Amino acid sequence: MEKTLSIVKPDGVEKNVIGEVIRRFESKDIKVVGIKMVKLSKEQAEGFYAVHKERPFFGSLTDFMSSGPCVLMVLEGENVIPRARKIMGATNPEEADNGTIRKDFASDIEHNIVHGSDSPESADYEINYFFNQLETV
Ligand code: IDP
Ligand code: MG
Repeated sequence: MEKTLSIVKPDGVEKNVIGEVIRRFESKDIKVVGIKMVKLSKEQAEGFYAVHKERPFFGSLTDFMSSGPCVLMVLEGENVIPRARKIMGATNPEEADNGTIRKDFASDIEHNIVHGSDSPESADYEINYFFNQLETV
């Protein structure tokens, strides 16, 4: 079974779609095996998104990610990394398929409601960044 790290970003929490995001994963047979709410510091957001530190949007992205509470989740399922990303939709909501989380709820390319790891290597890094062994089942 594969695992991935998903986040309901501060805009998703603000828009009251935590339950809706979880429902969309659960309805496709994806299990939540770890979950917690946190408000990230700017430094924690920078560490999480370190792969993007040279991008022009890094400062704004990490301000956004530390602007309010997030829901961090470890999801488990068969091929969950690509399947969760399909349910999320494209990074830019204008390019996201109908019926995806980002198409339905995201306001722009930065404020796009949800995160999902993009590879087994990043899933490993991201899960271990936020969760210790006692915090997943
Ligand atoms: P992903 O979340 O779909 O994997 P990434 O390219 O890994 O997309 O980018 C990480 C996050 O950075 C995005 O989810 C989005 O919040 C933000 N982001 C990506 N591209 C841009 C951009 O061009 N402008 C502003 N924010 C962006
Ligand atoms: Mg990414």
